[in-house]
Amino acid sequence: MMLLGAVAACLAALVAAGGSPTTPPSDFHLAGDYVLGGLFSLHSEVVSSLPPSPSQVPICREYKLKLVSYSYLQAMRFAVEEINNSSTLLPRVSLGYEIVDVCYLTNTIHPHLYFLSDNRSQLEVQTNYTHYQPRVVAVIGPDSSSAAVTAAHLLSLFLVPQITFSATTQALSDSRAFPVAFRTIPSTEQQITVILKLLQRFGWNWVIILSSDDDYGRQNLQKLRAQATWPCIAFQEIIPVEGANQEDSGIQQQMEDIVHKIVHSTAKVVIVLSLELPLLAFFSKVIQQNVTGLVWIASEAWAVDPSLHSIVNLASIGTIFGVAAQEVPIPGLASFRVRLPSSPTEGAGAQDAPETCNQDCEQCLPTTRLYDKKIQEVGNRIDFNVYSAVYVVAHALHQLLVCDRPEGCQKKRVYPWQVNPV
Ligand SMILES: *[C@@H]1O[C@H](CO)[C@@H](O)[C@H](O)[C@H]1NC(C)=O
Ligand SMILES: *[C@@H]1O[C@H](CO)[C@@H](O)[C@H](O)[C@H]1NC(C)=O
Ligand SMILES: *[C@@H]1O[C@H](CO)[C@@H](O)[C@H](O)[C@H]1NC(C)=O
Ligand SMILES: *[C@@H]1O[C@H](CO)[C@@H](O)[C@H](O)[C@H]1NC(C)=O
Ligand SMILES: CC(=O)N[C@H]1CO[C@H](CO)[C@@H](O)[C@@H]1O
Repeated sequence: MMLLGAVAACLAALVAAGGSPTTPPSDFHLAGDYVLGGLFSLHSEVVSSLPPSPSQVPICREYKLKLVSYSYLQAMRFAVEEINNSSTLLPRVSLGYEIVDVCYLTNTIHPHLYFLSDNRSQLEVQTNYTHYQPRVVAVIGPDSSSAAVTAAHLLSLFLVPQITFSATTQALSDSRAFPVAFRTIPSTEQQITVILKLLQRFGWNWVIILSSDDDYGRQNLQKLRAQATWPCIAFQEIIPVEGANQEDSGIQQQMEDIVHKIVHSTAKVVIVLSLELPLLAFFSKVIQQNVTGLVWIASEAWAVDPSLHSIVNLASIGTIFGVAAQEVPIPGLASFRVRLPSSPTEGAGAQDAPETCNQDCEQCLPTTRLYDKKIQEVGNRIDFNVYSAVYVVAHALHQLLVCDRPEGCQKKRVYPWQVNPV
């Protein structure tokens, strides 16, 4: 029998901290007959750094808040509630969830051990897992490609369906390596194709390419360079990424150097393949240096990011074109997003569920309320991918539990390998 050392360490820490007996209503748990795992980066550490000690689970709230992810989390909760309210999709059974913050890259192992373990928090070594019942029947997320691939390696072993909503890497399309990995977002190739079409349309054939110094930047850059025999590249630079544990004076200087190069280049079109986080500091530098009149092309990770678009004077840098997932209205989500978790089921769910690490975000709701207008302007894009991912699992359960009968679904035990989202 293998005991989960990491889980044990984290739970012990929580007990030592003295949790109050009545857990307040939580965004992170909902009890239900069939539990979905959800992985979101409510906080984000874009530099993959090792946790302080291998037996310790990283504490996500020490990193920067990643606002849009809370909106995605809420889209998942909203979909589950909508399905529970529906009398046709899963009548007489309920969906629940366990949601964990993965802080982008840093906390990618522990949540999966938590999801894969049984109701006694153990993951036993067995020769045959056909009749093994982990905590969850399927997992929604995580968001980043690297974390999603790590997750796929673990979840595929146990045939737990994984539906990612924003990981664009082509690696997940390898159905031999990852037979149960699915996604509700187009792959990286498609975003690169759109960017190239845009350049072609306007005849922009002399460009600067910037990419962030992380997996997202590297992967997209590689894809762009692989596809583009055209346009001509004036120069290519890597935007440094500030880590939580790093000195950043060197980074400031590097950013200034890049801006200097841009200013002195004859190219007037800048393609920026980056996550939103490194760009907050970068665009502040661009504005500080009075750069104006350029054309910027945004990858989907930052094209419609509300915190970035709140940078004062961002409009002065020129025109920004972006590639983004299509907007799809989800009636009711906007008000749900800023609502306090208050329904009795949510409260009860919180009490039944064993508390784990990284299932808290005190800042999420107040900050989302603060940026509510901006978030609404952005529209439901990745939110819709999350929402549909939940529906994909619900429809698979609908089939499995033969819910079309007049008496509703069969409430039977479900093993993850039986859930077929195709
Ligand atoms: C579910 O039903 C409750 C009670 O009727 C309602 O307050 C809530 O808004 C509904 N939720 C969704 C997501 O439709
Ligand atoms: C855990 O699940 C098993 C079935 O897989 C069940 O028999 C047992 O009662 C459950 N234990 C607890 C503590 O819920
Ligand atoms: C695993 O168990 C199932 C059900 O008991 C059985 O049908 C299957 O053949 C077993 N697989 C192996 C490899 O033993
Ligand atoms: C940018 O413009 C401001 C105000 O016009 C000026 O004070 C500042 O020196 C300029 N900065 C640079 C780097 O040119
Ligand atoms: C089956 C089930 O638990 N359905 C619940 C879903 O949520 C609605 C409203 O929140 C409840 O009324 C249902 O009982």
